[in-house]
Amino acid sequence: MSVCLHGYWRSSAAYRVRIALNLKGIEWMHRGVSLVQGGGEHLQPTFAALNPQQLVPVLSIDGANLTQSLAIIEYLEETRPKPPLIPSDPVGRARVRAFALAVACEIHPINNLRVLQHLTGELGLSSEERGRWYVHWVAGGLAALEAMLANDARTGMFCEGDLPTLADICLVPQLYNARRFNVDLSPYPNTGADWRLRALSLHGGRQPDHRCELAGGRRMDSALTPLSIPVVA
Ligand SMILES: N[C@@H](CCC(=O)N[C@@H](CS)C(=O)NCC(=O)O)C(=O)O
Repeated sequence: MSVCLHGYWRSSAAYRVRIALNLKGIEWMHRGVSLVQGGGEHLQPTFAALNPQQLVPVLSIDGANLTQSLAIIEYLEETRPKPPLIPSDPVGRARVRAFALAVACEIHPINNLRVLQHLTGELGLSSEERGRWYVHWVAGGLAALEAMLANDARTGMFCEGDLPTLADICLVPQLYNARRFNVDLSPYPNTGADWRLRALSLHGGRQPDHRCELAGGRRMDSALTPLSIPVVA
């Protein structure tokens, strides 16, 4: 049975799942759900039927439609344990999960598209003020991540030791997002290390709809396209 990721190329939550699928060597297909086209395909009833939260990603796998990127990655870990993305020792597991949650629960939700849209829409902020909101919360979040990495001997080549884990899977898309909004990453040498980004961007940095959207053209057809390693520009 095929595995299908319903995602959007700029979605950092979908990006987490792309990295996990690729690190685990799972062949998957892509179905683009544009968050901008026509006011957002994720707000259409067809997508709401798939995910009542109207957020990407959704992973269709093993006859189920799974939502919430961290729950999806935990599912992959339980059903396809190799290679492990969460370490085996309890302290390592807790540390990796804490790091992932620091990104997914503390940084990402208050800078999500619908929050930013609400700021400039109903609350009437200018785009400059919206930018300040974004940088304020991301910079504070990254400072905390930096301290978590810098002050812990368990930090290695990656956030936990020398292999990529769920922590890196959450960090890399958050850095992509921060760069996109011009956050200065120089105060965070451990967190923003380019080698980590390079290593993982080979595994899910882009999905097929990105090229068309960047060109302002029609999004790539959502016909299912088998993927192994998505193209990285
Ligand atoms: N906690 C969710 C977050 C999902 C999420 O917020 N997805 C964003 C894209 S990164 C989205 O669909 N945003 C649509 C919106 O804000 O309207 C997860 O980890 O899957």
